[in-house]
Amino acid sequence: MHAPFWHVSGQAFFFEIHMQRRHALAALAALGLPAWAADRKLVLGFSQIGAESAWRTANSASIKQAAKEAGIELKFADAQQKQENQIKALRAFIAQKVDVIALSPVVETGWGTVLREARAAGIPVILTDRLVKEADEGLWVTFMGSDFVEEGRRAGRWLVDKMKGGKDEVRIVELQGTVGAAPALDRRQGFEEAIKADPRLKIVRSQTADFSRAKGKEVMEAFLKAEAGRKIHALYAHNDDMALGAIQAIEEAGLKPGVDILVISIDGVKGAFQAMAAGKLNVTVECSPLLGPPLMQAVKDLKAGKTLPRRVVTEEGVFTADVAARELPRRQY
Ligand code: GYE
Repeated sequence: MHAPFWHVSGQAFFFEIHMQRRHALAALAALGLPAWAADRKLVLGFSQIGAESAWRTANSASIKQAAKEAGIELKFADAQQKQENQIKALRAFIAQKVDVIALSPVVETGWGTVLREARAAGIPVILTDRLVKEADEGLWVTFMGSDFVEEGRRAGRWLVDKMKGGKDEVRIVELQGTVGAAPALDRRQGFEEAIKADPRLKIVRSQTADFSRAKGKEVMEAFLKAEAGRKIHALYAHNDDMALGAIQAIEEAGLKPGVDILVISIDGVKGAFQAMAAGKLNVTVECSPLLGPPLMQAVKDLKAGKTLPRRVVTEEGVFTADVAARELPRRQY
């Protein structure tokens, strides 16, 4: 009698391999994991906000570079600041059946529907840089980025400290980030919380300048006009780009930024260190855009079936003008 073909040594070997692979894929599917064939290049769809700031440019560069180094195929979509473009990009990624989606959401709300679509398609979503506000936190596997409330507190604490011992009211103007964006809401909240330590500190004007340098200049010009004849002691900008624009407006108004008006901002980009070295900016609270390497690691860990931590917080510091010249050559962005 002839042995069945799967008992024939060579063929049986390949049949066995084939069956093992099928079982492995079936096991992955049963776990709700996408059927990543072990030998295929991973595909990551990344929806970026835009290119509004030096921070954002550095963030995009970090993600592109890290993907290349990790051997991950990156589909990069720039939404030009529009949530509707980000939603379209996510739907395109779902249609293309990418392995993982990473999202840096421009605003906090309005993501539920599209995130549910990703989940229904079995594609895990990683939030990077900014968080969304959705009751169902199972819509994303992890969030990696900074603690924006703490950044705001650090900015506020610096000012409280700087003003210690004074008697007069301290009049502050604030340039907010994009309306509805997590870093704008949180940096505002953290700063307000910290300046409560000294009731003399008051925010007298606050408006959005969308995280951009051009708008920072424009809104600061409007603040200076509206406050003509009254002293502005300090400017708090939710990012360096807006502070750099505002510095120009202050100079054009014949005042000395950093001296006549204290300037406090967040990010720690090279331009801020240059402004500090020139005495025009007093302090920048660091917010690292170098999220590429941890993001690629998370994609790989997901592939390996590991459970990711729900939250990965970026470590960062505070830099003042007196250390700017020394630190400048070490800055990576
Ligand atoms: O501070 C700002 C950028 O989300 C942390 O977005 C990011 C912020 C950053 O435009 O410069």
